[in-house]
Amino acid sequence: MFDTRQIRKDFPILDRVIDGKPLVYLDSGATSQKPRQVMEALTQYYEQYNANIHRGIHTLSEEATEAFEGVREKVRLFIDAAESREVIFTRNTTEAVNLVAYSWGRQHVLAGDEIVITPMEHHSNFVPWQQLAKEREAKLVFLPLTDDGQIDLPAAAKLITKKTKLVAITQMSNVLGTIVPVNQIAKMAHAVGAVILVDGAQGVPHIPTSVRELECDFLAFSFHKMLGPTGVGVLWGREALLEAMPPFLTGGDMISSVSREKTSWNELPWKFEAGTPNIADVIASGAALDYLNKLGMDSVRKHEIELTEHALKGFAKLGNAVVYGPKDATKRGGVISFNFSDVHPHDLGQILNEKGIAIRAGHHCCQPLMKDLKVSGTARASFYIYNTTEEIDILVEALREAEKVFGHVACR
Ligand code: 7TS
Repeated sequence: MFDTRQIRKDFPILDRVIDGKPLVYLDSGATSQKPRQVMEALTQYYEQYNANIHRGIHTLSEEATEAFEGVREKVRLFIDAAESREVIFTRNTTEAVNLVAYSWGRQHVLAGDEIVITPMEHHSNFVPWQQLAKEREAKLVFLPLTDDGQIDLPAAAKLITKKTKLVAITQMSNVLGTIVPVNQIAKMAHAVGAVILVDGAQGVPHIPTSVRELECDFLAFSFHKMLGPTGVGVLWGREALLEAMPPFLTGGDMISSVSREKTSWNELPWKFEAGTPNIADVIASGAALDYLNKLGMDSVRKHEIELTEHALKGFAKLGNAVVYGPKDATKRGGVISFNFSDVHPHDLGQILNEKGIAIRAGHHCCQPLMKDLKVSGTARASFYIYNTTEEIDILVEALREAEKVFGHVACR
């Protein structure tokens, strides 16, 4: 049973009052709030068994190592991967994508090759490929979107060709909310011998995710968007690919032996984890996974479809709001990007903040998409497990009131 009222009790920050109004947090797409259980895992680590890992023979180090490596196994299960050595801890999604761009990309992408992306990629899954393409004289190819922000699959089938080396695609857009049919794109990529990387920063926290079902080769995501602390990301990759890749960063921990003349690499996954990792936050990320598993990702998704449907209906009643992305809540995640009454998104954000409502406004690190949409930015409300339909009503009502302040302007 998905009980939002019960869930909210685990999130102390949701009791905050902003300018005399109860906080309505609608910015989980940027970062989610953290439940007490995650903070307790952090405190417990620092109070009970803080030590460096993989090195000590003392009890604290053994306990820390076991807890840290235990989270790797939890991640494996969470994304339905075959081996925990395919799970590499990074700082965030951005670092995970860069790891692949520098290690796999510099090994495989040559002049004349093509890298296929979409116009709705976050800069984190865009700039690394743009830079690689420039360096190697390779070409960036964009899969076109339909009018409601979905991948044009027949066009994709034509654009993914023998020249394609890599397809790098989001699982869910942080602006349009679009959920991409990754499995179908993966089949197209594999049919031409290409590799597919999935940016799961928005997908993994909100959609039940199986790398086997997606049939992808790499998956990147960040824990801070899924109840965990900042500073922990994951790169999952197929073992055979990771084995053949050179290290990204070199130094301590990632070696098996070092002499004056030469160094040999540690085995997976440690080959890609140079230096002391973010031990405490990885352990607390395990508590975040426990929390999500207890709710069940199917229930998380169902709750967000309900919230999204409610929000789409509320926005439709507003009349002069433009909402971007798919119209069908089952084809999108809990992210509503909108423009309203020709009011600048930043002004909207400020007015809503005065009412205790936290949304994001701007280009959302998707400047090429903003150009395609012919806007400088959008306002964006994004939902998670602790949000309620009442909060969405508060947002819609606040927009209605804002309209009075700005005066009615015809919808574009
Ligand atoms: N990919 C997508 C689809 C994202 O939404 C984000 C962050 C990233 C990658 C980068 O994640 P990071 O953890 O490496 O920073 N998106 C957002 C957002 O929409 N608002 O703030 C951050």
